[in-house]
Amino acid sequence: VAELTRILSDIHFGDRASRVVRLTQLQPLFDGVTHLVLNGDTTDTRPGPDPQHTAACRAEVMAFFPRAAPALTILTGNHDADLTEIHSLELAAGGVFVVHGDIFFDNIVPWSVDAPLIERLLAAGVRDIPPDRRDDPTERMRLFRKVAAAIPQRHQSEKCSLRYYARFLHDIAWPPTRVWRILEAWRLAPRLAGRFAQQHRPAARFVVSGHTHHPGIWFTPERTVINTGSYCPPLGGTAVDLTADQVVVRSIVSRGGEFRLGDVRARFPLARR
Ligand SMILES: [Mn+2]
Repeated sequence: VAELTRILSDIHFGDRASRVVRLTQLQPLFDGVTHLVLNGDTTDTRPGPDPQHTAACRAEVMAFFPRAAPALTILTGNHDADLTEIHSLELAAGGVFVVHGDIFFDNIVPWSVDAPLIERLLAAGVRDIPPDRRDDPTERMRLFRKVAAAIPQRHQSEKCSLRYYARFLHDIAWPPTRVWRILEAWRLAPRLAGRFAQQHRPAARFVVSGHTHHPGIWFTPERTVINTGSYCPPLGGTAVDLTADQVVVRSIVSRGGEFRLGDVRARFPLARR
């Protein structure tokens, strides 16, 4: 059997904004996959208004995905910071670096109302790290996960529809600078990803992340930065496939309630080392 690693992100199972209502909708995406990588925000494990819903989604994720492929790696995101203990992954002998992507930003979610609180918690957390280890990415990821897990859910799991849409609109439309901040994060993310890899994973020729829900492929002088988008409207997502000699980016389409692979967006040779 040929090895096929597939990277997906930001499924946000249990969030009302996600188009994934049942995990079985994702089943066609697992055909032929030997190693499935979920790159964060698979669900929301943070404290929320409906602890039973949160616990049920978490349990469903942990029961469903191990059966999806022979090998599975679940990486954490800022919404599911405590889902596993794995915060990043290197594939293809270090040539591909996989991380959710909030680590690229100094406040995890620069577009969120929670950004000032997150900045304070991160600043306090940094002071607890010995100065000589503050640049260590492992320390940084551990701190980011500790802070992310402490930020409560917002509108994501509100049960009452009317209240959900009211809170959703409030959370995305206020303050009025929100849209600008989202666009700014989209503009900066590839550059920040490139810079992070340059500093901490110089051997990585590809950086694969999600987080911003802005799918795309960007080229920096040293590497290719790929974002796999999300399962929440409006922009959709992509899958990144790794075989022995290629990196292939494919769009994900929804058809008849199921998610499937669509067009090949890009194909890159994976240099042998
Ligand atoms: Mn995220």
